[in-house]
Amino acid sequence: NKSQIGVIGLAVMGKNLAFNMANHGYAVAVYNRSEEKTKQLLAEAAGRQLTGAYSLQELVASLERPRKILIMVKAGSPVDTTIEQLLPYLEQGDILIDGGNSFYQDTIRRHQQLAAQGIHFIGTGVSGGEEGALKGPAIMPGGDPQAYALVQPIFEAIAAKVGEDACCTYIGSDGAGHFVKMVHNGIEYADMQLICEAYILLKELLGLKPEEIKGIFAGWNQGELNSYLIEITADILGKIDPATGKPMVEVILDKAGQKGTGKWTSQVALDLGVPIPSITTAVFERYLSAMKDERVAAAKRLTGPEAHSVRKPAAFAEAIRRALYVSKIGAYAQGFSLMAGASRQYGWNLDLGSIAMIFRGGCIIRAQFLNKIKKAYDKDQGLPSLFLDEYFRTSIENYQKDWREVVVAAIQAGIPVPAFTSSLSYFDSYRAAELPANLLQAQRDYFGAHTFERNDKEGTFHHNWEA
Ligand code: NBP
Repeated sequence: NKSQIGVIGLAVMGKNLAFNMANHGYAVAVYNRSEEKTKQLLAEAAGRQLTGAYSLQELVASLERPRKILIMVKAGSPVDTTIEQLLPYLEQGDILIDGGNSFYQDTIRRHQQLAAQGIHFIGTGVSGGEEGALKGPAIMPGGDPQAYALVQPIFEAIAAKVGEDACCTYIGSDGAGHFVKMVHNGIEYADMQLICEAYILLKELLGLKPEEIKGIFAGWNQGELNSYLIEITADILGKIDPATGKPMVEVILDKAGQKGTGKWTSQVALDLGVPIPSITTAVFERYLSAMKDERVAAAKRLTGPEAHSVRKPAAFAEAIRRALYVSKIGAYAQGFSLMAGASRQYGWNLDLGSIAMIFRGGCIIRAQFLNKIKKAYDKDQGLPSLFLDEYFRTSIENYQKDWREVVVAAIQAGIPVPAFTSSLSYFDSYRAAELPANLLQAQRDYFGAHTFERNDKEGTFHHNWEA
């Protein structure tokens, strides 16, 4: 009996996806470079249709045709190595699926190389971490639609569900799926940074303790901010360190790590010329946080304003909630405009409403709010910015007074809120009919004869600034 799908790479993600598929009744063959992981998985397989293979040749031979093979190895060169080692055993029409966090340009390259050899390639984003992989991830597949049709039933079976809907939709050709997963992670960076800024404002401006902030976040989770990240933040803030009896959050060193997907999102945005300041700021804040020793030394020498003079009453928490909500709208507006920009650049024809729906389940950024994004794109597929949708426009109209007050209060108190500020500046720049770029163009023309356009005549002009 042949297996219906193979999985290569049995670290946390591959193992859990294999179990997820087997739990849905699929016969799965599994392979890992080092044998222990395969043996370990089989030892836990109890009654499921999981078959171990101890060479790639054996794996390929154990699969029904056309073969479907999910590669879940570390992103980067291990994916290329695995593909190279597999190729001698594959036949025309077989389907390779890369479910790791591969860079989308690698996916475009692999897609082209494999297409030339008659092998289909599906690059798919898989979101939701270890638990999502087992219980239902969000899946963002890109590649040949005909090949995708053959794996679609498996993907939809194992994906997270919101009501009846599977959080899995074909995204677009070649690298589209990995691109969307990358932007998902970029948005996640901004979302997390914004929540951290709300936390530090509640702590510093209102003088609240973690236990009190927990209650506030738990309350926020009942309203329009309802989301996985707000929910876990409330949970985190209630945890106590067994060793010291202190709140867990207060014994954790303030140095952020990262695996690079936020950085990629920012680099790509720079390449495509799409502004995503809140996301990029969130990446930079992680770098700044990592400069712990330098910050500690600087804190001894550099002074800010007298913080106590701007202590706010408890009611100010509602203003912070509103500022967080509209800052979040700004970050999502940026992420979605990046996807729109890439869609134009690569001809992916991305359906941004469906993408918002996939993010709704399984993903780290899952949130009620994504329904509003879906509705916005349902009403207008070509919406230039989420800001222009009626719901988001009205939310900002209602909350922007608080947004500005919160940012001003933070600045006066010397509390860094770079993502709140970036979102607000982005909003103010986006809605400005006039920006000072007229002066900038004059400067460029002055020192470099770079020319400029005029607002009263067609054409390109150079002025003799020395005259
Ligand atoms: P890792 O990213 O930690 O990779 C470990 C796996 O890659 C092991 O199976 C390892 O085999 C295999 N591998 C390596 Br390393 N080099 C190899 C090579 N040259 N040839 C063959 N196999 C090789 O695993 P993971 O955390 O399960 O993630 C898998 C993918 O999913 C990654 O792209 C990751 O970014 C992505 N992802 C992870 C998460 C998450 O929450 N962890 C979430 C979403 C996406 P070995 O056992 O022989 O060393």
